[in-house]
Amino acid sequence: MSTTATTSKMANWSVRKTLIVSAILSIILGSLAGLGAGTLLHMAPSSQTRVIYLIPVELPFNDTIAGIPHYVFNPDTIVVNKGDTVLIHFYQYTDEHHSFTLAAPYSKNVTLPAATPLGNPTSIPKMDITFVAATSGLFVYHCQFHPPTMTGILQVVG
Ligand SMILES: [Cu+2]
Repeated sequence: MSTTATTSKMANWSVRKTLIVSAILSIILGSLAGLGAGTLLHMAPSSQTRVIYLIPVELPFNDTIAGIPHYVFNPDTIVVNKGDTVLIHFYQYTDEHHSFTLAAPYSKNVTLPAATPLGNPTSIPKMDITFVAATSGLFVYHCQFHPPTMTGILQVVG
């Protein structure tokens, strides 16, 4: 009787122990799987070329009366991943010249002439700007002729 009880107790203990070990193993394996999935989800995306059409926009108000330039950049926000190649097609159609001036470390500074003739231009000045977004962070770009309105932010994520 005593031997049977002991055997039964051991069998019960063994089952309980197996369940506990299984539970612990499940938790550990589940965590590892979760970590693996998390790592996959947070892997950096492969680099690609980001094509941007950047165009100064002349807003319909009198800049002399307002006391500020009536020019802005469209778009005023460019978001890319670190490692991407950025290709900016910079156009302009207004009767003034505009620059695309990007802060260090990218350090770009190009100027487009006024579109001519005024009013109904037959030429639309254009320039391509390209660089690799190797440094993450926020970088201001602006037109050096029309502060403070003609500005934007390049965000390099990663
Ligand atoms: Cu400008």
